Amino acid sequence: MDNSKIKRYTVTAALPYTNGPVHIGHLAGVYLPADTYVRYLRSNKRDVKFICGSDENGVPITLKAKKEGVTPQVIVDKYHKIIGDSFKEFGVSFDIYHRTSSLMHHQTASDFFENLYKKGVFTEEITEQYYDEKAQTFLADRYITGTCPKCGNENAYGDQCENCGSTLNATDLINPKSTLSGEPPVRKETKNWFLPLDKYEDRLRKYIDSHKEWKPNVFGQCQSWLNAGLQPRAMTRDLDWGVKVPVKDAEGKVLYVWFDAPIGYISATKELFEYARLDVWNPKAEEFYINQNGLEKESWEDYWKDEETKLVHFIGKDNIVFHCIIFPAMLMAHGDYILADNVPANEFLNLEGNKISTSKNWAVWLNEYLVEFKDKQDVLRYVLTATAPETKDNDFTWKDFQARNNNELVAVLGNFINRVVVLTHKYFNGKVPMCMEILPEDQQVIDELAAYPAKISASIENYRFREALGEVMNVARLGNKYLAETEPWKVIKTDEDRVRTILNISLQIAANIEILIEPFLPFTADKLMKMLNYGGHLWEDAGKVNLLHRGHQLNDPVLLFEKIEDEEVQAQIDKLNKSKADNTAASATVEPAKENIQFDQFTAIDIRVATIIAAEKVEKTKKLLKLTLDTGIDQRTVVSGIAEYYKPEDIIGQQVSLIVNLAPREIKGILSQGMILMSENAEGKLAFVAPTQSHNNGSTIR
Ligand code: B3M
Ligand code: ZN
Repeated sequence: MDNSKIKRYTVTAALPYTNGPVHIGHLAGVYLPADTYVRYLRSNKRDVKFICGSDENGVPITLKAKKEGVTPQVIVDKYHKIIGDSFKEFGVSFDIYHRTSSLMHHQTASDFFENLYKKGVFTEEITEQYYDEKAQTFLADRYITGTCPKCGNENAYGDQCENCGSTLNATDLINPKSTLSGEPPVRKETKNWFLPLDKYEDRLRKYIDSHKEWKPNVFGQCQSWLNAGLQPRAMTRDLDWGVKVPVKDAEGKVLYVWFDAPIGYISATKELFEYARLDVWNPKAEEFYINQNGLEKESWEDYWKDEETKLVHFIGKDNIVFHCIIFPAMLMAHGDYILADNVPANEFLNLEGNKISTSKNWAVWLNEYLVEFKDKQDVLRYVLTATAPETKDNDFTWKDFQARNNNELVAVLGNFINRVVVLTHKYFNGKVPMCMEILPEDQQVIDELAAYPAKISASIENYRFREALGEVMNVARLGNKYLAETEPWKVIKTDEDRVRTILNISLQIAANIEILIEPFLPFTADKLMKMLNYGGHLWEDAGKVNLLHRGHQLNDPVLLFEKIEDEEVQAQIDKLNKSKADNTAASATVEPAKENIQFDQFTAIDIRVATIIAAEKVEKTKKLLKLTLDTGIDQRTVVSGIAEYYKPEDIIGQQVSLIVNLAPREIKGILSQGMILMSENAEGKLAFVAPTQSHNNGSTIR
């Protein structure tokens, strides 16, 4: 979009699912580039709204709730707060961090659906979906597991096999099972509303083709979707958590989470302006992390329906199709909305050579970082931008984190600022000295400095944040080089006026750095602003050397960065290694299957249901219990090594599986007649194996 035509910006960042905290991968891939872009625009006095919120609908939430044995609402409340606070503390400067469980969102999404419904956009289709008869509910793909037809992994999900990475349909799975009841699901007919994406193919192609400037990874993915041909896609789901489908005969159905989530950007913008209309204090201000600045002027519609608004979506690469194909098709179907001007999706960030994984706890969680590296938000912001996965997947390592802090932030940026401010205090009582005669070497530095802002702007406006940050650091390098070459600490002995000029120019460089670094490292910029006693942050001032006037009083120097020691990063590496060890312990100790036996070998073992009727510890042993069992055939004594896991008084009445025809053995002087079957997990924990409902003692197990 031609810059001169842009009146305002709507910048969105993907709505994180509230099923866990956010980690460095999220920050590096989405929220830092978005925040940098927005801060840059604000510094350029552009009218911009930065929109985000929690994605609180859909199966990821209900699954997490089920796992923790609580309601979905408990989950979304918990993580909305954790995630919202993390963003705030990292300085991610949303104008609103909304929620898709809010009334505003439910209304907006529902109205949007109804609008399309009334226009006859959707097709109604009856399809067969898996249904859990015991739980009496249709099963979303993630609620079905089974054997992957491609690789044989027995724990593949209905939409994907995490072992071989294939995308699957639930109906592809061999021996499918419901994760709710463990039963095989049945197929049952259900009606849903489909968006005929195929009908929008031509318009979508035109739209994508008109954006050849998009990042190659994004443009390429869109082309391959279009080339494969688009299919109608269900926009409703049989689920009981989410935005209700606002039409008749839609009981038990909600909007597909990928239908309502992008509308979340719109509802958040509406909420922001709705809030502005109210003069009274609104309790939602806190819950939605609302920034009230600049709300008086326009309405939410200007940010979504005006051709002079530039809409940019920051997302991760797994969300490309939803933002570049499905959401635009929805907006086209509606007709009133503008389409995104750019979708600068990033690739993934890995951690210490492995894919970040929530379930394996292979991640650096933002909420934990904030505690373990107090007041070091900018260090992480710096490292994650300097290594951002802009064009390919990239790796975060703690050693690199330490090296970049120590060798770049401390040694280059911090060092330059510190030297300038300290020397000014030392020689001129902290007052900006006058610039005297400008020598050619000074002029060269001044000219070089003047060229940076445009370079950095170009990089930021083309979403190349790594490159832009690298250039800002080059400004600090320029300053260091200037000091090293002019050596004011030596010259002061002979020529004070020369030192005035050198420090004046160096201070102007420092003030420039304050402006240029702010979009990337806002906390550092603030510290620098205080130190220089300078209210900067305006991009139009960057490149100039008259920012700090002669006689202007600086504040005392403070260190911008401090060295990170080996022990600190080692502690982080140890923490990760522990996750790894826990995971290998959990998976590697699965014993390989034993050799095959014949059926009659199996039937030779007589296993029966029995009930424990008395239990006591075997004296002078730690592990053994002496149990009396009712086997239905007789009462007998069995010695069992379960004392570490069960107290005698807790297991009276417990049904167990007992091998009744095992030859009796004497254990610690007691004749043990049989053996109780126990399941043993990777950590060596024991648990009884018993019928899931009470059976008569003596019932056979086979
Ligand atoms: N919550 C998916 C994700 O976290 C999703 C993004 C929604 S953006 C509208 O990957
Ligand atoms: Zn597989």
